Amino acid sequence: MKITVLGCGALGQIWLSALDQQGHEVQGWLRVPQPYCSVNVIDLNGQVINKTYIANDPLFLAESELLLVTLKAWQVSEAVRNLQTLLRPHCPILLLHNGMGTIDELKSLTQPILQGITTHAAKRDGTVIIHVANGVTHIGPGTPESASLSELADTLHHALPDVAWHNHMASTSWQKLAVNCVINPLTVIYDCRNGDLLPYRDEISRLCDEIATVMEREGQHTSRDSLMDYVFAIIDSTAANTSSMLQDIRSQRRTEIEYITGYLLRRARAQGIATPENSRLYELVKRKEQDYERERI
Ligand code: KPL
Repeated sequence: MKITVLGCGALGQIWLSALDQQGHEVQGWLRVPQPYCSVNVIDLNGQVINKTYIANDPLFLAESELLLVTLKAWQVSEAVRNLQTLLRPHCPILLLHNGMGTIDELKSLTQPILQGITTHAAKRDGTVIIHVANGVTHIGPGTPESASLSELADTLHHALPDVAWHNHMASTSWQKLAVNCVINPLTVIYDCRNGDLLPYRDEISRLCDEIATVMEREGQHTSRDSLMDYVFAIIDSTAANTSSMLQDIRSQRRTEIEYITGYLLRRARAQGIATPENSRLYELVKRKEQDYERERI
């Protein structure tokens, strides 16, 4: 398959090299155009992968059979919209990021959109990307036109297992959103690794209570206790991780808070539900972000 990977950060580089090794024709696409992009990955077996791929070739993009978007949530809609007219009208676009809300921003696109969520973990060490933990990538239709594209899951699974197809992504997306609403802002506030959140059980319980209320109103069958179990299972399995939001804050980058807690708060407001605990975390993360954004002006 001919595949363009939009975004050549940690996840983008892992997918570029995995798809290439599987025999697919790949190119990278950088928001600041460059003719080549470098991949510098240490894979799960400790093998160093150092390769250069073509990048930002409009002809390759026009012939692509998949646009895999690995950008941060807040970068997605503008970047995808800029490429929309260069893509084939039926080229599937797979969005792979934390948070929710980007599909709503891309409703006017003619191309079928797929939603994806991944639990692969990667971290940057200088110029090297270390693929630290294997995971599962869940994909499914984001728009009705993409409901028939389940074979894409097999193609991607052969390159970077596991990939699972879901006919309905809402449940998986909300579960992941719940985890990110709890773990990501709390690790920023306490400046700690995921595993160090264990002592904050009461705070996590109040957050899960609010999230479960919003999810129930959005048609998701859940409860505070089942969300708590799930969140603590993820805290345990990712104990040594530095959450993506804390990594962003430490590197003074914009976080995905608008698409994580921000999305939850927008849905809560639409449903008339009060979410004081989640609102407090949202404000605290926004303040931290604004502090360094203000310094830059
Ligand atoms: O998705 C994550 C993130 O850091 O963004 C979790 C699940 C919290 C793992 O670190």
